[in-house]
Amino acid sequence: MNNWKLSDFVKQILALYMIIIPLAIASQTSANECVLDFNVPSVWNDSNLNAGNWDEFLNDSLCATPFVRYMYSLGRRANQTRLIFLNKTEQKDCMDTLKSEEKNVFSCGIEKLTRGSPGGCSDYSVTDVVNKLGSTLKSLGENCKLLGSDGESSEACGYCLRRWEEMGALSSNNSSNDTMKIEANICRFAVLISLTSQRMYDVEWLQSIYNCLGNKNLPLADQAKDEEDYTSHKGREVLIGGAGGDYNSSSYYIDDPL
Ligand SMILES: *[C@@H]1O[C@H](CO)[C@@H](O)[C@H](O)[C@H]1NC(C)=O
Ligand SMILES: *[C@@H]1O[C@H](CO)[C@@H](O)[C@H](O)[C@H]1NC(C)=O
Ligand SMILES: *[C@@H]1O[C@H](CO)[C@@H](O)[C@H](O)[C@H]1NC(C)=O
Ligand SMILES: *[C@@H]1O[C@H](CO)[C@@H](O)[C@H](O)[C@H]1NC(C)=O
Ligand SMILES: *[C@@H]1O[C@H](CO)[C@@H](O)[C@H](O)[C@H]1NC(C)=O
Ligand SMILES: *[C@@H]1O[C@H](CO)[C@@H](O)[C@H](O)[C@H]1NC(C)=O
Ligand SMILES: *[C@@H]1O[C@H](CO)[C@@H](O)[C@H](O)[C@H]1NC(C)=O
Ligand SMILES: CC(=O)N[C@H]1CO[C@H](CO)[C@@H](O)[C@@H]1O
Repeated sequence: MNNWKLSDFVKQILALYMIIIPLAIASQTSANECVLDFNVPSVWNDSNLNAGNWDEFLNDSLCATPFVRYMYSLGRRANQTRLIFLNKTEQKDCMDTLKSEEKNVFSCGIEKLTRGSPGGCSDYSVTDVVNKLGSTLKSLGENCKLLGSDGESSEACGYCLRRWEEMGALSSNNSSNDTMKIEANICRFAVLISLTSQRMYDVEWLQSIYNCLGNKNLPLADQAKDEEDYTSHKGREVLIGGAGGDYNSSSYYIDDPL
């Protein structure tokens, strides 16, 4: 009787292992799977992308194509989940996936956009961006709305790019402090991904905005007007730290850009 019980016990253990081991293997492989879908719609054309380095955010302009694809994929995920940035582990898994297309992707500097520090923009969801940086989101959309409508207009890009530059400058003005600069960048990328998530249907426009913002070489529109707008609207929304409750304030854009 005892012997029978023992072998029964062994059988149970074996059966348990047969369940646990495949489960463990399955969860291991899924942990290494990128949460992003890097496929782009058929209208998306990588060869139309200008290779910019995003104001030196990227180490190399060769990084532009994988970076933009990454941004687009984050936007698509944000559209479905409202989440913006990936955490460290998720990001590493996705870089592994991108690596097959661009082997230098690990030295691009993309890892600067990682979810982390609670309270900062890196931890924002689209809902946070709408609530805390709503007028920035709106004004970027407004200033960039003429893109892609009539081919590539460098004037349309000028207005768009100028707003983007301001978003980088507003919060980092006082400090040539690198930490602050990175945080300002994370904030404006959180806004850009949120905008992307709201405009998924407009692939051509998205390509235009990425082309425009990635290339600082295009002309900035009307510096004098820039100064005037900046001073009259300055301080309305502080990008870093999300002042909050600003969603209803009038947005900051040029009413009649042309
Ligand atoms: C992508 O754009 C390039 C240049 O504009 C063009 O030559 C190429 O045919 C396009 N590819 C697709 C798949 O549309
Ligand atoms: C990252 O997110 C995944 C799933 O969302 C979670 O399982 C994992 O623990 C997170 N990792 C870190 C380092 O926060
Ligand atoms: C790219 O930039 C990161 C900082 O974001 C730096 O740590 C890394 O060394 C750079 N890589 C190269 C190849 O320049
Ligand atoms: C810059 O510094 C001044 C005075 O030190 C301060 O009033 C202002 O709020 C700061 N601006 C930013 C964007 O931090
Ligand atoms: C940069 O600024 C932040 C916020 O004001 C501060 O916490 C940090 O210590 C500064 N870093 C350096 C190197 O000055
Ligand atoms: C998600 O994308 C679709 C298609 O572009 C759009 O109609 C919808 O408003 C987006 N949803 C959110 C929450 O932004
Ligand atoms: C923003 O406007 C909505 C309705 O237009 C209102 O319900 C809400 O309280 C306003 N929020 C703030 C912070 O003023
Ligand atoms: C880009 C920008 O806004 N720069 C301003 C930073 O703040 C100083 C005064 O503290 C201004 O003179 C700059 O124009």
